Amino acid sequence: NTVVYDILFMKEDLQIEAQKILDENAQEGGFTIPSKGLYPFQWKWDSGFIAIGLAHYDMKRAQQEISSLLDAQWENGFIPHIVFHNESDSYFPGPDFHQSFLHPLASKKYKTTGLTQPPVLGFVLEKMLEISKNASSVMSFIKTHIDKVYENHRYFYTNRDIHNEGLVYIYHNWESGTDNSPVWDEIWETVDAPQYTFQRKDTTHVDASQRPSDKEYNLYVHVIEIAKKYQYDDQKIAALSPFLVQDPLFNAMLIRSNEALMNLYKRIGGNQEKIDYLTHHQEKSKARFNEKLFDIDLNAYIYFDLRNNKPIRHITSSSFTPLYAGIPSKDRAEKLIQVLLDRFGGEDQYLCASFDPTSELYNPKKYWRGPIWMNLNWLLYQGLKRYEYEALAERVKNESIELITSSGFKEYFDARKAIQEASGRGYGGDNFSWSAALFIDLLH
Ligand code: 2M8
Repeated sequence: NTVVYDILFMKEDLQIEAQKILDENAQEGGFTIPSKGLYPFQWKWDSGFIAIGLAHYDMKRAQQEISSLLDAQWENGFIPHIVFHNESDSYFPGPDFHQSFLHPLASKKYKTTGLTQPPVLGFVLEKMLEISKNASSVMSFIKTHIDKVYENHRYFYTNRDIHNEGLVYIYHNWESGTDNSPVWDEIWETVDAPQYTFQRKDTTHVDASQRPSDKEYNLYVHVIEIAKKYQYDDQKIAALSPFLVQDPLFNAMLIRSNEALMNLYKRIGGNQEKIDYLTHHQEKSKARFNEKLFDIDLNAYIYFDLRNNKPIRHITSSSFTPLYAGIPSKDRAEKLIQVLLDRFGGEDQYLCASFDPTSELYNPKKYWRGPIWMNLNWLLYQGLKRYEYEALAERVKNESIELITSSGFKEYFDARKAIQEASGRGYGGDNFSWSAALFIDLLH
């Protein structure tokens, strides 16, 4: 019993610690940075996850988090992946590099990037309502903001679904959120980039061995230079970007958020045209997702490289996110979860590595090439619950809590149980906001 009490106290202390991190990362202007020094601005999907954590103890701040992001939405519905609210020079590439003003419909109020990130806002609004103890006040917030998220979905289907098949593309690895995943390696081999001159800042905060290489950064810069050359024009990008991918995580988030928007509009009442639009796209997207992004030999969801017109057959933590969006049939979900257990879930591993631990490209310490990320674990947890794999969902939740308890609110974590690192098993940035925010949600 003492042990149980200790854990309970520890969790309570950690919850206070998590709130402290979110409070210390709060900025003037109502948004929260992901991690001091390393990421000094507002990031799109980070803000979504942060709002879920904040909703548990400060709903007003959760709302500010979302409205400050939406305030930087472009006139065409696009929501940028970074909003440069302040003048910090500790980040590369900053506002002077990205030059969002090149696009005629870019935000006039804020400097931003011309890239986006996974569309999480729909389901974040729904979660906030679910967490809320004062539904009517959150509902009025949702009523005044939901159309912006809807416009963002329209932007995706209008501009980023080049075959009109219900699947949208990303044109840069930074849009995936899973920046240096081995999934992109083969694409990079096809790209012939000049050598650019730039000064990285990330490696002054985090050990370079835990970050992407300089060669990779040169490629990341190159793809943005191409987009800038064409004023971030979507059609030109679709025609010319060497990186053009249908990503399972990105598309699953869009589908899960479509569903959330439909639920919320039904609750609000009226809005039939919007509901019809979303319903049409939802059915089409889900069907095509299952046709095109499921690999029947691997029994897992994979990626499609539109530029080179071929599937990219790797299994990552993104491969399991379609569960949260209700995409697989029960039968398919069972097969997928068997793959999760076989490859990612051995007794010697915490769930869930970001890249297939049985692959020779797996690197348990390097950023998105293997370590565990709390936001992907949270998405997996939600997905397993949706398909009623209760015991496995509990395992993901408990292991997430255990990792944070033993190593702190790090950016990413080592999945190998056997290693005993003197400094814990966490890597990357410290006091990381979405690790703190989603920890709070998992405890509830
Ligand atoms: C990481 O990405 C940024 C670029 O967007 C970077 O490395 O500088 C990724 O983990 C991304 O998913 C995340 O949103 C961002 C901020 O936490 O950091």
